[in-house]
Amino acid sequence: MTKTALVVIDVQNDFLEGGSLGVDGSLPIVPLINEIRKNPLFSEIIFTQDWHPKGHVSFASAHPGHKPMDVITLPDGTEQTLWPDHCVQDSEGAAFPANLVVLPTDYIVHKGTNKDVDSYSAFFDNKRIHKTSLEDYLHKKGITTLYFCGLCLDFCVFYSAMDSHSVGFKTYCILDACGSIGAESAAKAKEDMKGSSIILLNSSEIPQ
Ligand code: VGL
Ligand code: ZN
Repeated sequence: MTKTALVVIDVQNDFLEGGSLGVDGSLPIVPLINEIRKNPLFSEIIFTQDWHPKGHVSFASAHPGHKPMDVITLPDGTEQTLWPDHCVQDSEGAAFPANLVVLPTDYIVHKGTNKDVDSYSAFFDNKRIHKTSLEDYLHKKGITTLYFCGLCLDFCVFYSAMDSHSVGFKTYCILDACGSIGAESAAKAKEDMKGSSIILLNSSEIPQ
């Protein structure tokens, strides 16, 4: 039997319109995700939270002379896009918005908790050294298929969906329940996902 989970990526105050790294037009995805989760197709609902310590390596404020959106090379050779301070652990910006339905039975995954390494994917950090608990949890629950939505399509949703496919889950991305930081990066993310056999669809096309 196919068991399917909904994975909601980083729907947090800082990524919603008005937040420190807020995505224009993102507020309507919250009630849409509240609807999508009611679909009996989903036997598990997972939420990720970007969960950075203060002074995180991805914050422009941690690199004097640099500003958000600059791309720098870290001492270990990895490229890092710099962002405004966002999703600091236990801050209001890292919290879920008040109108997002999150139930005690939902599974929550924190990522980006290592000060020196960024983590766009819900599965691995950007260096692919550390794994989150997500893959083992999904295997334990017998889940074989994942539907992704949330923020941002061109970063964390994209990297999570690509890793999901690479570790063997049948992978879908619900486009109208995502928001993106840039039009060009979103177009590229969609092309790359399609090229990796990730199925792109809208919420009205999800089977019951
Ligand atoms: C994200 C930039 C920095 C995301 C997280 O959730 O897409 N983007 N940290
Ligand atoms: Zn982040």
